[in-house]
Amino acid sequence: MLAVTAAFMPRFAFAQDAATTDAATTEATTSEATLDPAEAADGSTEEAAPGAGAYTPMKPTPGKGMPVAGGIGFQDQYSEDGEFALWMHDSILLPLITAISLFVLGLLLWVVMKFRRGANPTPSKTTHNTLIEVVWTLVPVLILVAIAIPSITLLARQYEVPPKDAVTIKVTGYQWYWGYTYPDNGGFEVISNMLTEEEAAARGEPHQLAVDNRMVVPAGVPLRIQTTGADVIHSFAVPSLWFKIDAVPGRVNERLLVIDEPGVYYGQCSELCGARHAYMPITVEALPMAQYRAWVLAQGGSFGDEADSDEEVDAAPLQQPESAIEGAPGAGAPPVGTAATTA
Ligand SMILES: [Cu+2]
Repeated sequence: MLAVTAAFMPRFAFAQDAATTDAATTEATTSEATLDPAEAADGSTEEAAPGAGAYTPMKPTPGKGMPVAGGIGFQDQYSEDGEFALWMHDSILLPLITAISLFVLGLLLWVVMKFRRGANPTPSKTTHNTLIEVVWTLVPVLILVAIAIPSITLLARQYEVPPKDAVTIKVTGYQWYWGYTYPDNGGFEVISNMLTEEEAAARGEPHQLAVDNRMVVPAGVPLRIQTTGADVIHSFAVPSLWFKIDAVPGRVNERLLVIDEPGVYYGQCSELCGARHAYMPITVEALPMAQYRAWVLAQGGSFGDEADSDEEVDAAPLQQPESAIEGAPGAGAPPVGTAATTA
């Protein structure tokens, strides 16, 4: 195992170096930047300093959008589907499972005590009891129906089609990092690599969940998340948003996501995808719309298609994964907008 890890270290180390340089540049430029969406929106900022936006990575809230030490339940949920699912688990499934388990345990103990040879030397020869048979058939059926109603409701909610005006973000799984493409905002791609333990600690973020470049999205609006794989099957999963969808080479999966409130939400690749499967975490940063717009402009993106967006978003544009093209930016390469600043 050590040998395998060591074999991949040079490439990984390079990726982190590039990320560090990138982060340093961003910090230097953001010190004089302001969070004025109006200024960012008029385009002048974009001309003056591409990549020098009003964006500084949001500090995560401890315990929010991340696992907690000693936790045995679900993470707190920050999407409506997640809240519904958590309610179903906590208020329906868990009580039912507990009651059934205790009931069966009680029956077992009762039988063991009452019908043991010492207490019951001549056993009954009864083989049928119509009432009991009807009860033990009907009650489980009713329990299953009671579970099926919220369960199918949840399933249907998870398949809800994103509305026309949803913001599209295309998630590409690579061996072993994520790429986030923004087709509605000029099609730029953000390449996201895991931070080292020291870098994560310096930023006050959890190790093995923190990344250099986050998937930044607007909060409170519908997002059309499309996933695909550039090489093998990955799975894009963020537990606190109740979101998991496979990223399969050669096809695009799509799901609606609405994040309740701004925040930083961590996830991980959840499909065994190779040697560094455990080291391709996901960080979703949900921002208020104005700050999201400023971030997009800072990345070199645009909102130019707003006027005719009704026609444009009927079908989200499909793109080839950029890193699948020879000579295109790969692991650790800075996003397009920031590259201009670094150069
Ligand atoms: Cu993966």
